[in-house]
Amino acid sequence: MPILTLPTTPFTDQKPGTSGLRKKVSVFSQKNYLENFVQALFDVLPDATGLTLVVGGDGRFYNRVAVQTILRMAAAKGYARVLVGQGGILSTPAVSAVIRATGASGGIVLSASHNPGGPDGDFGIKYNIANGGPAPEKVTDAVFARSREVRELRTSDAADISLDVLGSSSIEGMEVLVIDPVVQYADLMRKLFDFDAIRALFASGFRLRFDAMHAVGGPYAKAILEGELGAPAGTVVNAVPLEDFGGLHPDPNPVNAEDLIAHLFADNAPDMGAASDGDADRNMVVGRRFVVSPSDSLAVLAAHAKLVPGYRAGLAGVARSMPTSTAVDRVAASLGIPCFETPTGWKFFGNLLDADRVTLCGEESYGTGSSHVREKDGLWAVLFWINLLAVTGKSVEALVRELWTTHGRCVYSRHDYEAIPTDKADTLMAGLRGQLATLPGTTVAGCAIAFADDFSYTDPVDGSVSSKQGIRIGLKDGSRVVFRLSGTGTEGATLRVYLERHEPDATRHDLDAQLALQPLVHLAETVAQIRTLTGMDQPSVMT
Ligand code: VG1
Ligand code: CO
Repeated sequence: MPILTLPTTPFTDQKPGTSGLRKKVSVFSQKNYLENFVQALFDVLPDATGLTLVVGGDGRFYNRVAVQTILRMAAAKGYARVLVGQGGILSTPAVSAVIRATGASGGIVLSASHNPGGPDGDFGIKYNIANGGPAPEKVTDAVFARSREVRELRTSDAADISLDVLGSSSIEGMEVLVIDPVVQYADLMRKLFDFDAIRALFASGFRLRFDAMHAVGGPYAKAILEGELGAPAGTVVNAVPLEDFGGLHPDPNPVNAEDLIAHLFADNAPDMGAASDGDADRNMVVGRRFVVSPSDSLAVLAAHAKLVPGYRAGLAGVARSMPTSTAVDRVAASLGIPCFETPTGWKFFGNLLDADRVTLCGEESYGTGSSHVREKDGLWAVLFWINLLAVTGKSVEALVRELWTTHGRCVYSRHDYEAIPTDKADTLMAGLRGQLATLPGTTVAGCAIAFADDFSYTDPVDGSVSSKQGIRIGLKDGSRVVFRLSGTGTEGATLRVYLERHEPDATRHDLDAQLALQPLVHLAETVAQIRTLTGMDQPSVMT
């Protein structure tokens, strides 16, 4: 079984987005496409002698093929050992947990997260560094640059390894250890949460519906909620990961998880609903007839963190992505802890977590996490909520309403315009950038504008600067509209418009969010000319 050096021609489009390289399966399955990216990565990484790599994915179509390819190339790179999840499966937070628990030098996550899967769907690949988190921009930029120069692939011609049986085998002297994907992750959850209190809650008749959306969260939720915490069988639904997620969109928001919402709004609804996405790093939490916005969820967890064993000592600080609502800022201010505002994407939280500047972090896109790993973590967030319900005896709705009563409600919505021709989206963003200097101090569509800028972030730990991270328009009353283009889509461009308005008046907390945000929608339309430029009368998705 020799190691081979094979000629290749570089691809020019392997630029990682918000969360790694994501493309259609048809793109990834071109000859040498995946190989090229992996070679570019390995060329950028230092010598692998003696090092361990973790490999796993969300089980979507092409996952197994990709794992075998990576194993052969990792052997040629000279890794001592690769840990791979059984069946090629590891959720994104589990990859992070395994890297950290085993001292691995990094890991490769195979996922396109919440994007649809199957032969006509999407595939993705992302590298995580030794802290367990997504590689920072300096690494991803270097890999992209290298991908445009790669002329040789180094691989082994060894046969496929069996991924279904736990245990050890080898390729070219590199050990391949197939591990149970849940064990390390479950160990970590046991250390953070009060499993006895949660067990008692389920024993008292508490009812949860956890929708794993036919994705990788299923095995984790089943093992922990049903297997260990005594939730009745059937609590976790759609628990078996399917290569095409049952033809559905494994994105836990009220639009894509409509079946879960229907159950929580039905007569005899369970006490709590929850869902996770393709790679199980996102979460949605729903109360009985009550949908929780992700920004509020982060704020609630921050406010009550000391009630949970893993956070008993309090939080060093919190962080949120720029478009996420300011609910958590208000909680942080009342707790007297710092709150950081980062660009969109989990990679920006890594340095803050490593430096112990923050303990909890989150994004408006149904992502919440903490210092326990360096990824957002869907099931972790759900367990955090259940732990809070168990020790407070309150409902999901009551905890959110308390937040609103104390801090006011940050009325929030995100409007997505999908599959816009890229040139039109660029024109729209350029048009906005052109107005930044003149907007402040003016009144547009009845909105008094206080400031307008293109968000730029200087990492407080390493000083690196990330610019052009989204257009912010702030109003004198504290409301905001944010515009940015998605970095995870695979078809044309997606414009995201984020709308936020603070409502201190408790008698108005039940206002419909879309109605309450109408003035900001008009402002967005006036300054960005969305309808004219995109030809779309309304957003594709509103969450
Ligand atoms: C989206 C979200 C962002 C999230 C990213 C990855 O990115 O907005 O908050 O970090 O997806 O999530 P974008 O660039 O499309 O807005 V996941 O669950 O794909 O790892
Ligand atoms: Co995800």
